[in-house]
Amino acid sequence: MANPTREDERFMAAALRLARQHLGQTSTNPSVACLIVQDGVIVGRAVTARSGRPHAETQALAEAGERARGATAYVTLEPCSHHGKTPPCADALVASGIARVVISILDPDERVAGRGVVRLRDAGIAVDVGVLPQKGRGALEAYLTRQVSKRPHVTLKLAVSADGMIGRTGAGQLRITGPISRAQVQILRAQTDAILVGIGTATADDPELTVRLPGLEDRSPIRIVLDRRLDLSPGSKLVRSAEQTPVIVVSGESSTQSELERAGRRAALEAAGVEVLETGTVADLLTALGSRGISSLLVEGGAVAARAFLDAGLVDRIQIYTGPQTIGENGIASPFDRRSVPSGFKLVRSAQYGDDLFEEYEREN
Ligand code: AOF
Ligand code: ZN
Repeated sequence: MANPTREDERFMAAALRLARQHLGQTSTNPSVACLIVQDGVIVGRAVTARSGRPHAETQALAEAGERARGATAYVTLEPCSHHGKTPPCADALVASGIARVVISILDPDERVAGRGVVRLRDAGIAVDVGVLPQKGRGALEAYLTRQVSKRPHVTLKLAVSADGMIGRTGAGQLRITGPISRAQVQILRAQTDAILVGIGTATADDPELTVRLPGLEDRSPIRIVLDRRLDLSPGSKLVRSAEQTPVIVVSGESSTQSELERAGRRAALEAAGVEVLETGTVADLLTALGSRGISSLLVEGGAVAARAFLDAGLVDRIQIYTGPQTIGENGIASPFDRRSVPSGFKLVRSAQYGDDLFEEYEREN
């Protein structure tokens, strides 16, 4: 939209904030928000429901009731025009008597892709597209990546000591960052569909990789371990919690392992409820995850997993949490630190979290 009014931007910003609050909670659908505004007053307000349905618009319209007549609807994503598990939101907007619909960005889903707008306009509704489009794309980046690139959006997270280390050999889990950084990572996990570590990290740290924020415990992402030789211990915390929160072990061929040994390990993991996935490259893995509706992946460690994604050019965002301490002797070097971020990434955000410095980088296009 060429010149959106201050009021349009204000309501769209509010809708986008609402949509962001529910990131990761509406999978496999995107988190979309809708506000119905009558004479400057919000009379309906909703976000896509937890399971992905109902969609935002139908819920906001239900709240507004008769007050939707002649009102303006602010929607962060183009209203759908397809008959999925629910009827099209565009039809519900038409039926409600809404006079105007303001949209941040169009929906690339091939079942929609502009048809939502056409449906609304054909019914005589004024439609404006492109209010705060950059913020809109930001709030929907995981969904857009999966729709367009058929793979999840990938965030690489590193917790690095002042001397560029991510751990110490033989030390088990080491605290590099403080409580604020750790809470931020918990929030990030809750917003993410899947989280991945390499077998080195899984063995050394025995992590659980779940969300431990009050009220969001059930929002733990699927946990994935890159483990070519199926070395993950059936006694690990990951495997022991696989019945509650899914675990996928990604294996591949190994020339130094007999078929019999592999079969035994595989059977033990599967008996504990772990899924074993055989894929070739990191790119193949991402395609497989995308086709299952996984829109976002957080790569949490360690150096080998980070390198695999970086070398494949499949990292969209990097978060570096730099702690104040040095690790020194027997330190495990990070693939890079804040002074040696790979080329092709630009700094988009930084903050001080207690004694830690947080920096976020995005891929330059
Ligand atoms: C909307 N409002 O709140 C959301 C939309 O499987 P279905 O039938 O629920 O359709 C999923 C698609 O609906 C999804 O790919 C995207 O195009 C759209 N999401 N649309 O009008 C919403 N979440
Ligand atoms: Zn819809």
